[in-house]
Amino acid sequence: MSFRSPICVVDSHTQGEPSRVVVSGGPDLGSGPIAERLRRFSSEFDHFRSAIVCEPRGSEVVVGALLLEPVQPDSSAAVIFFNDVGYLGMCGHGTIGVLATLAYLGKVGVGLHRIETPVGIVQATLHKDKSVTVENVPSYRFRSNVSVNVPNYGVYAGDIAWGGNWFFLVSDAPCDLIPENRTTLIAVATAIRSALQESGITGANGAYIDHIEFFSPPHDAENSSRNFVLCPGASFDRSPCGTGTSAKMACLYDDGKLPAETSWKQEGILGTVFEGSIRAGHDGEVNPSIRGRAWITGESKLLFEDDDPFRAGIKF
Ligand code: PYC
Repeated sequence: MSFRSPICVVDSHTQGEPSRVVVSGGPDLGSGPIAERLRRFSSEFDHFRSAIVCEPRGSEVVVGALLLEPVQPDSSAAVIFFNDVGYLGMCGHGTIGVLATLAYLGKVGVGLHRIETPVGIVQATLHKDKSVTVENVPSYRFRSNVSVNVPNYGVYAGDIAWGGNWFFLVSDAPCDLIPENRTTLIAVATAIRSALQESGITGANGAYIDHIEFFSPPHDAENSSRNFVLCPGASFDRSPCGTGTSAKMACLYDDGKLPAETSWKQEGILGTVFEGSIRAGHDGEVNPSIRGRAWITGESKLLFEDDDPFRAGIKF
């Protein structure tokens, strides 16, 4: 297990949720399609993932983003997102963090940029006020009103939707969506995720549903809804979750509750907001966009001494 030390990273948070963008020192994954480079990253270089985002250099809440040379000449970057337990298809807050990082490094300016991800190309517009609009991958509801019996917690019903990751979206939250209730929210959402898996309830083509999302009315009447999102592993999204907001808007559109080109203000558990909307796509899909802001919090070199027992991170 070797590291090309140092690994240079820029840290940011998108409305509370941290991203760590690897700008140099990452593994050489070749120049093939991004999905192929992701396979190589996970099979040959998974120790880089855990070294970058797990303790002691990171924490379970950090989402990593490995910047890569894009395949298409008109893309600004390619990126693979990951966290303490594995890899993400897309990441809305992370894409906003990537654009803020590229702007901080002087690599992009105000305007539209194409970013390649393992699940498709997204467009991200950096605005003059430093906010970013992400035009996410096409999103859709796969199944509606699916019930699952959750041991110790009873029956929960929800929708299964794709927003760049797989989500189970539950409108009847087990308690108020406030930070003080995070332990209960994590416990119930984790139990729902396990129950879905044990019951064989999946996304399309048997995909594991790794994000669980609860909703409630917003706390601020200016907004449309409030959410709590359990991410893969045991961490929850501090932001309103870009892919989760995309999945939510796809369900609302399917229900006839969100017309195209209409603002949807998704409030997260900290009260921060992503402003979203959708354009109608093909075959029931929608093209969602979300707008938010990231702030740069640090720029550092991660160092790995040969005899450090935790140079590949701590795995709990
Ligand atoms: O913003 O899409 C998102 C996201 C996924 C996991 C954490 N944030």
